[in-house]
Amino acid sequence: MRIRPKVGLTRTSIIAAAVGAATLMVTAVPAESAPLRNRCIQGGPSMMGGEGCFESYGDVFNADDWVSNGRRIVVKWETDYGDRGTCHDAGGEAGPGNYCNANLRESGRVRIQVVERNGAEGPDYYPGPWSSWWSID
Ligand SMILES: [Ca+2]
Ligand SMILES: [Ca+2]
Repeated sequence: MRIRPKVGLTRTSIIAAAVGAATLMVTAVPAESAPLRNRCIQGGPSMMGGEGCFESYGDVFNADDWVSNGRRIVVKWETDYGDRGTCHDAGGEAGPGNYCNANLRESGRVRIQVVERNGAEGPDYYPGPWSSWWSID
């Protein structure tokens, strides 16, 4: 497999890499192809306020605010073994949002919910549904 650039991957190429990875030995997959299992869900007004994602490689959560409306996007996460946390993006429409690292058990599962929040500790608005349980490994 050729070495892929770290940035600039199209969704199609990621999917193609994922399909390829399933048929190759793990050692044949270069580290640059890591973001294969990024999973995302939306929340906020009409589910268009922003997005939360989980990338199992490195246990990274992403919160991306899509609307500059004075409220941040908060990704709430919890594991099936009792850990929980949040990832916030108060950056409005511009930019890819905020990335939050966690250190999760590879044997566990995680799910996320996206809400809008007025300030870091304010009330939640427009909560989206919880995602299904996603494998962490
Ligand atoms: Ca917002
Ligand atoms: Ca944004």
